[in-house]
Amino acid sequence: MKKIALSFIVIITFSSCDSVKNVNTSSISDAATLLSSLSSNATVQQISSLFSLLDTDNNAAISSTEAIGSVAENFNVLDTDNNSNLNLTELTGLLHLLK
Ligand SMILES: [Ca+2]
Ligand SMILES: [Ca+2]
Repeated sequence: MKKIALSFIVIITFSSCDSVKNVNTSSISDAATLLSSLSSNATVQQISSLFSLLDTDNNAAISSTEAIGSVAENFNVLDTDNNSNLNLTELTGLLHLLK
C-alpha cells in the first residue's frame, strides 16, 4: 500500500517535471531557430525577441547558463561590463559580430 502511494508521488513529480521541461525546450528551440535565422541584416526587433526567449527566468538579463549557440560562444565578448549577464544592449552587440 505504501509502495503504491510512493509510486503515485514519483509519477506526479515526473509529470510536473516534464511539463516544465517541455516549456523550456520549446523556448530554447524557438531561440535556436531564431538565432540561426539571424544575419548581418537582423533587426533590433529580432534581437529583442531572442532576448526574451533566452531569458527563461525573466530577470531582464541573460546568464551564461541561458545563452545558447553563438550567444554562448561570444558571451565574454558580448558582456562588455563583465557582470556575467547580458542585457538587451549587450545582446544587440551580436549584430556587429554577425557582420
Ligand atoms: Ca535570465
Ligand atoms: Ca553585462
